[in-house]
Amino acid sequence: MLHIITSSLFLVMLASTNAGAAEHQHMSHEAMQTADVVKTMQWTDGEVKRVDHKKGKVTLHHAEIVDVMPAMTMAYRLKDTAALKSLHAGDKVSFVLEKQDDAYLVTHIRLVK
Ligand SMILES: [Cu+2]
Repeated sequence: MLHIITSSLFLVMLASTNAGAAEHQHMSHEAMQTADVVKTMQWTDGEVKRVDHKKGKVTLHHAEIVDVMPAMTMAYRLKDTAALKSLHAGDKVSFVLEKQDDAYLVTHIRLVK
């Protein structure tokens, strides 16, 4: 289920990336709500440092996320905690963050070979 959503949105992201990634990364919050289905997904490369099954969190060392945060190591909650089972320290991943209330949630994560 999650994989289907991921791949269809990923195609949308690829299309919008071609149209000009810089502009889309600066989409306003209002615009993002209006274009909910065509939500811009900003994939970030990272490395798994720690998997916390009890808290449902993964600690990621990641590259800069433009306009969101600099490169850092930080623990994030996963939207789909079942994905924790396929993550291990040392894994190279690509992930998408979404701000929810005052915290960031990993909505999509995939292993990078
Ligand atoms: Cu951070």
